[in-house]
Amino acid sequence: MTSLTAKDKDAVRTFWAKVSGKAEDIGAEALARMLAVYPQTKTYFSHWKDQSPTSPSARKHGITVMTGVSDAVSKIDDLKGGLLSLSELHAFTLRVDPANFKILSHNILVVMAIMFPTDFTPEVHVAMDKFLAALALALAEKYR
Ligand code: HNI
Repeated sequence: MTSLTAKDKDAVRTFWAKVSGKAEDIGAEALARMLAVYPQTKTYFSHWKDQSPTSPSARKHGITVMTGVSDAVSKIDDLKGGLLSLSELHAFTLRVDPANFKILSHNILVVMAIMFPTDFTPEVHVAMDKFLAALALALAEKYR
């Protein structure tokens, strides 16, 4: 994986500062798309009363995930160290197949592009793509 340059990190921080006010909507929409477009991801949420992508549970979980993304932006210089306990939770307790991190990252990117077409320049696109890939890798750290 190509690592984040100082310029990428700046682009991530600047873009995040602009869009984080909408983090809840980004998270809810990304979660909804993940469940709708990649229904295999639904297996982890069988405890929800309502399984539909637009359920209150899905929205709430989308918001939770974005809290994690926001936290990761603040730990961008040490994602592996900073996300160790979240990785442990996903690996040992939740047993989420790490392939799903890539799927969710993709959906977050799609939603950001739709919601912020002007700010989502090719430079921001590359930086966010790298950041989400590094986040996914950090979350998978405890799997081996
Ligand atoms: Ni994830 C719980 C962050 C990807 C399934 N997840 C969390 C929590 C955070 C979080 C934060 C709450 C932790 C706590 O309670 O202490 N998850 C993230 C982040 C990503 C991610 C930042 C990637 C960008 N999680 C995924 C994926 C799946 C997933 C791809 C499955 C498809 N996560 C879960 C489940 C829980 C969870 C399941 C527990 C939810 C619950 O209902 O208890």
